[in-house]
Amino acid sequence: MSDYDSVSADVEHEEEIPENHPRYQDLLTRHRIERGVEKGITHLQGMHAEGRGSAFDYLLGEETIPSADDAERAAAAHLLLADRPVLSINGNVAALVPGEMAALADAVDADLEVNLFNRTPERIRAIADHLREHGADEVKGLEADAHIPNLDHERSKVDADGIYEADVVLVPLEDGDRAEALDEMGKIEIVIDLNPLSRSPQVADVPIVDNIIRAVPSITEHARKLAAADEDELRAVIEGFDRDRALEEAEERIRSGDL
Ligand code: PTJ
Repeated sequence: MSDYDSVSADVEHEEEIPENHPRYQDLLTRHRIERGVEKGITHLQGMHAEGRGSAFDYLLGEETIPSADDAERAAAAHLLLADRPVLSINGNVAALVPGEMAALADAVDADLEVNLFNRTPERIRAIADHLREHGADEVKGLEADAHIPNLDHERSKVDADGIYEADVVLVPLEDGDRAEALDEMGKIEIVIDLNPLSRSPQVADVPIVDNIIRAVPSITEHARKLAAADEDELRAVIEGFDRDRALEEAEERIRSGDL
């Protein structure tokens, strides 16, 4: 039996996954998504999304490549400069990084908003509770008193004083239509997505091609380091980031198979 086989998919607690396992991050991610589905947080489609992400992450070498780290620093600068930053939470994000998103919201003084592709009141409530259990103070997304233009009804629902009014939004693992619609609203969009060819990173001002479980703590760390920077310094970080090059470098890394 290989090491891989020896870790059963039905471990009860994530502490049972050995940290020295060569595929530790992947096993941890799968476990969290399964628990998310069981808790009514993650949609079943979230498992397919995770499978796709996992394949890209394997090809990236399951590490944060330098251009992704640059993107994470630029994302931190955007969030610190924003007047109304909002971090969007879907069922996969809530299952994978609830405490880490709460910590990022705290570091950059952003709102957290539950915003679902497959929207039901039960999932919205379960995700808001789950975020609060992981340290979030206030969670938006329950009012749903505004609409993103040019999107069909359920998928477009947002809070008027949340995503609708936001100037900078972080939208991880986002569907392409919604990423495009938010872009058309003129928002500065930061996207975390392991597939550099997906429409969401393609329309993002800051595409972060990295696993969300590495990307979010990294943005928070950059934000803490940049907390004392003045506006000029933050603007210089943003201007120094080249989104097209970041996308090209991620694609090149994936295609070269150079692990
Ligand atoms: O909870 P809901 O109802 O809002 O639905 C959430 C999902 C993710 C199911 C929905 O937004 C969806 O179907 O998304 P897509 O179109 O499958 O896009 C998800 C993207 O995230 C894909 O490009 C994946 O490669 C990528 N992805 C998956 N897991 C990760 C990831 N990117 C970064 N980190 C991951 N762990």
